[in-house]
Amino acid sequence: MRGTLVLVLAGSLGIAASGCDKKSDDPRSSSAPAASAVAAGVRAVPITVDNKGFTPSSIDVKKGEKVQLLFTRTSDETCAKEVVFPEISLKKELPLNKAVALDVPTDAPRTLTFQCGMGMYKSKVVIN
Ligand SMILES: [Cu+2]
Repeated sequence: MRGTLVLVLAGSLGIAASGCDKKSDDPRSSSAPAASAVAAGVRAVPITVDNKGFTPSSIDVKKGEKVQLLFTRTSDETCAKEVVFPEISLKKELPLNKAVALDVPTDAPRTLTFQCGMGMYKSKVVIN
């Protein structure tokens, strides 16, 4: 119990220092399953999230291709503690050093932007 309290306090301090407007509107964030296996026929695309934002900044996907984005946040010195896809109303918490798998719809050619909670860091999936 004592350890949990310390973690909570440390997290709050970190957010205050970075000036990020963290909204705790996702009560299920702590129960998110870890990304481990990727199903056959699915291309896994690793994405690093750090103080420079998202790397790579653009991902090319063929229409209809099955793709799983694997986000790993490697730094606490970043505002991107969650990823948001505004066009498809998708939002996911990004815990530190833990891969978070996200499937994106590739049925239509379009560009899906994804960004941090405040929209400072932007990247995209380009479906052709
Ligand atoms: Cu931000």
